[in-house]
Amino acid sequence: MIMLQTGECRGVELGAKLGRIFSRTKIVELCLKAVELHVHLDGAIRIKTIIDVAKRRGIPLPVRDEDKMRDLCKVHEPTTLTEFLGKFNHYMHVIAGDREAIKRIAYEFVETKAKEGVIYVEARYSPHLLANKGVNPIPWDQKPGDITPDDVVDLVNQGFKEGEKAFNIKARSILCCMRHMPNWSMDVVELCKKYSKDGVVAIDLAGDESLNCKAYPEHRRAFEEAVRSEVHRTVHAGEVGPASVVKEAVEVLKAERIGHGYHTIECEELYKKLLKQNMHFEMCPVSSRLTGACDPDFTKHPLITFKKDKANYSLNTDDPTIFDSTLNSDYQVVQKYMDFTEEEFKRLNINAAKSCFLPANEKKELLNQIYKAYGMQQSTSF
Ligand code: PRH
Ligand code: ZN
Repeated sequence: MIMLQTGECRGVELGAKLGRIFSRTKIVELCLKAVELHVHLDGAIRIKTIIDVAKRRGIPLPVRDEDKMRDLCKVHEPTTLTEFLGKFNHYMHVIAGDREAIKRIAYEFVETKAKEGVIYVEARYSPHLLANKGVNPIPWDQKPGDITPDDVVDLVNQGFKEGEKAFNIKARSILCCMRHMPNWSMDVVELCKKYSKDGVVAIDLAGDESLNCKAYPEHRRAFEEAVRSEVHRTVHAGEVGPASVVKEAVEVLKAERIGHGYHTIECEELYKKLLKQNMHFEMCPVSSRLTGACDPDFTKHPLITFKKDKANYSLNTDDPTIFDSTLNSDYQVVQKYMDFTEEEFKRLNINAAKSCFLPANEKKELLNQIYKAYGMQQSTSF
């Protein structure tokens, strides 16, 4: 559930109970139905699950206690993207290559999102990083096993489908190519094609943009194939890298959405062009501070410019396990430091729904659900 300071939010509770006025300082439970488009499944694993699975599999962890493990996996202070990505080393070997664990993290993910008030989520992951067969090299120093990247997609789908039934929300997947692993990218697009009618809605390019600024030819080929096969595309770009990475994402990789994109505003020409094109930016405020992508002072955040310009963006957690956050944390930050209002929260979620990768009929359904939850007429425009 999203909890906001009503004083900053004009003292009105959004959503189903629209219109109730609260005292200025009170924190209320906001019935805001949200859409989340940028969250990594492997960055959203419960610490308890990591510990349970490690015990079951007899995998030693550096610490056994839940709080200590949370502390170890967490980025405490602003650091670099490279340092942040290193946090995955603490736990990915526990989950990867284990059918029950992969299915479990997918199921629990849906439960977590439902509790946060999310009604539609696109979760992303690299099938290769959770496999132990048919992937070269086998990640996380695992012994060879029998779980291929294809099996991983199937297992995540099973977990999502069971979660959807149990918690009554919708979850879809985006499959990630990794910047440092160009030899996996053609596999990724083939998996997107294979599962295009079964849970997978798009391809992404994730990983360390600071070390691999320009997309390798293999990534370019995979994204060309995605265009040919009508697979939707999003790309992590302009997170810590310069605006030129965003330009490449849009012009070469034909990205329909940009993951982060904060540094776009440093090239006025590109920024204006993308505003005009109504490009969607997947913004992750808490993440952007802790990865060192943006100034740690939220009052200087590029999102303020995007908001002023009425850009098309969503609010997202990115990797809640590592930031020790929830979607609520991101909403609170922008409300507290960037003057986000009730109107803006509605506008950005409607934009998220409009920019999601669902087929047209399902997108329309989602939008109707949101308009209804916000007590709005469909024709209301921002
Ligand atoms: N920027 C780039 N890569 C990221 C981010 C961040 O938004 N968060 C996660 N990842 C990478 C991790 O290596 C993760 O294992 C992979 O994306 C697939 O989810
Ligand atoms: Zn990301």
